[in-house]
Amino acid sequence: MNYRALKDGDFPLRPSQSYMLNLWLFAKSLIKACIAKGPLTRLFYYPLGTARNRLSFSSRFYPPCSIRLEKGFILIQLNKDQMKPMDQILETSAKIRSMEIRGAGRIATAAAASMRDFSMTLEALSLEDFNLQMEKAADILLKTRPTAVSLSNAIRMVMKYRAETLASARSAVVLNANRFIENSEKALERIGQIGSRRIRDGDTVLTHCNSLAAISVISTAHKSGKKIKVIATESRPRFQGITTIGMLDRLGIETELIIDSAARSVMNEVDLVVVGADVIMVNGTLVNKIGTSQIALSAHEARTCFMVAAETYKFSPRTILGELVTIEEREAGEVLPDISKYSHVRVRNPAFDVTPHQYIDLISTEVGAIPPEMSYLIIRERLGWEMEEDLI
Ligand code: RUB
Repeated sequence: MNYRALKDGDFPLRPSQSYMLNLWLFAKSLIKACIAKGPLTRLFYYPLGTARNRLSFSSRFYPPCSIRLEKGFILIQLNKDQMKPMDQILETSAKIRSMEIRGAGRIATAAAASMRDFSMTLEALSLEDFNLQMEKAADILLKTRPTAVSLSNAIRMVMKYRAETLASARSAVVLNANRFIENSEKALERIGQIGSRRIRDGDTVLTHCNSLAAISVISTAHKSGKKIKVIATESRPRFQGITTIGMLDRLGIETELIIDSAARSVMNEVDLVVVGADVIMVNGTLVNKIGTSQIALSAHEARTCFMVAAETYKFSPRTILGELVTIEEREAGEVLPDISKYSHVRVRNPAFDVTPHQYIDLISTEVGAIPPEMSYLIIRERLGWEMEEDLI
């Protein structure tokens, strides 16, 4: 047998092995998705005449669940009562990683709620033990998705407590988390009120991906009686645009769906683009769903207003210290489910891209509509950033 060293891009398995691996990965992600979905899930139809068969077993893995075959279905039951406090953190992490919980704002509030619930159920032996376990939980959540700064800002705000006793530490965490969640709800409302003032009666608004902040701007304009039309992009490969059109449809807003690459074709009909943010850097540069920068570029070329709707916790304090933003690179299978038939193809799947501040007209935040160049002030004044914290 001949061997050669693996090169970049080589898949170290024969095609038949790679089919098996893909099948296994698919089955694993299906099971994970079902477990994450709820307490009892019908997995798929099991056709082999098992109608009266019953088979059940309990998994010894995370999360604790039992699996049984019943009346032609594979049923997976999550055993919530057997879950330990840390399992709940792992469950939230799994949901964020699989994108069942997605969107920077929703990730942040889910993480804050999870930290709060963890602190309440945690059986700590001492204050030191409590602090240690809280940090461990924070670490797990932080590793779920690398780009959204909302996650680290939320966790930093929840973890900002100084306490003398275990009980006061616990209540400080609960207070911080609840305050964060409540403030982020209020921020969304305020962003809608501020941003919607830029939308005129009869305007056509283009939006990309699925952003609660951008939708707040659109829905506030609609609720105030302005007759608007929305053009929403599909947002491949995860099709968050379909979630957007569903939300807009339920609000009774006239909406057109386009494929991502049609953005320039419709741009001359658009009066304003509004998108959300995963990160805003110190100089006002935006990191958002892949495709945002192409839309900003074509809006700039067509002289169309480009607005970002973002809570102040989407600004990144660490960029003051010169840190760059990590762009999440997701699985190839999201773009091309079966790559095994190609020998020389590699799929690249960056989830976010970078829009320079020169293409952004304004950022609608809960503290006002600001030019992107004012981001430094937001970070220093709103996020209470102490440089020393991270220079050590
Ligand atoms: C979502 C995305 C959204 C921002 C803002 O990406 O890019 O535009 O997160 O959303 P993904 P929101 O689907 O990969 O998480 O305004 O809801 O925070």
